[in-house]
Amino acid sequence: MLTRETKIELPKGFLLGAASSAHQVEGRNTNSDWWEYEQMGRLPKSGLAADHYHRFAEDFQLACDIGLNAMRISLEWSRIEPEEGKWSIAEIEHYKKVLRKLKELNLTRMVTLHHFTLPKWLADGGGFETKRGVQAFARFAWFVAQNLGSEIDLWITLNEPELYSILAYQRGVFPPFRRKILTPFRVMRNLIQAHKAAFRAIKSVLPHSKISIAKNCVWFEPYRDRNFYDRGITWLANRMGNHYFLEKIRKQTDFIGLNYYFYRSIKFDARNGYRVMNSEALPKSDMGWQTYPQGIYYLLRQYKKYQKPIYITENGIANAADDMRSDFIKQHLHWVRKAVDFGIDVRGYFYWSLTDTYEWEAGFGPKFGLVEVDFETQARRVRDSTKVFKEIIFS
Ligand code: IFM
Repeated sequence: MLTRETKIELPKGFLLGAASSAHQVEGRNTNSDWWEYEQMGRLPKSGLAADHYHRFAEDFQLACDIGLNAMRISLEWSRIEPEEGKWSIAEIEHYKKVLRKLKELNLTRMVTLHHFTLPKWLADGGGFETKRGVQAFARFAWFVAQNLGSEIDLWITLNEPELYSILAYQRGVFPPFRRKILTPFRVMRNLIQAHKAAFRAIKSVLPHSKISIAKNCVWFEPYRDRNFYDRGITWLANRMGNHYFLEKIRKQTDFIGLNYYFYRSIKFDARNGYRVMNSEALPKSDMGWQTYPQGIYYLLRQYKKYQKPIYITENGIANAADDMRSDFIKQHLHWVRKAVDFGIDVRGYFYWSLTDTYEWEAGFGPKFGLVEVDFETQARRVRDSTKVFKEIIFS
């Protein structure tokens, strides 16, 4: 039984970090597809976001003060390659400073290459709908490996590739706002190839680098435990949602990166295939997402079969009142610890996110941050819930 007094023990060397992505915190990513749609009024404006581009040193210091020993950040491709084949040396120098600051503060550096945004020139040319996207991504990965590779400890090529394909090409809520039936599958196939090509490109420069993706995973349960159809549709959702992509890139991953936010109770529905049922018993975040910490444990048990080290690359809660966050973190870490005890090689946990961010189509509303940001003044305030990290024991 986990009480407020229970101390969480994590293995020595375990990475306890926070995550972020460039477009959500840096501000003024003017060469990206997102920025363009924001100016057209199709998305909330990100503007200066958390101005992390200029305040990264202050933010990383706060991560240390909170008691973290790692950071996951992303590089903004549209800054580094603002025009096709033209590389910005100034931006490479900027990211060198960012990565060296992390090193100076003894924060292990996990770096993502694609976190939802694309350079505008590539988006205009079809993005990952086309093979051009695959080639361009491999070239970008190679360039980063050449110029920043020695400053990167762990690589994430793609963030939540399947979710990206669906949000951008099926549900039409992310650029380029398509609502198609088959295109998401084409994009997913290209993203599998893009990961593989980037993996090869990075390894050609840095053979010992450690590379994966940040996989969006969901814990699915049948709504009626003994119902044949509910069980069948749940099995299918799990296979497609949690394993398909990973199985395709199994040989091209050195570890597994898992983003965990979602629990879904699934009921078979003859018309639509399935319905997601709401469980009133589960606490909900400000975004209405049901929280289910045990899910992380059940998922980790499933991912054991890949026999690779696992990092929780994202897990977090939108909670402006800050009255659920510390318990949320503690509960999830408790189940991560249980997975370690079960013999699963879990090496790290990154909370989403370090500061409040621009939450994509939801704008600045949802507050995920360990650090509260006043987006008018850019003032930072460490949230009380972060005290939980000081209660963790490494043994
Ligand atoms: O903010 C996002 C992040 O960019 C990707 N994973 C989920 C987070 C919360 O929605």
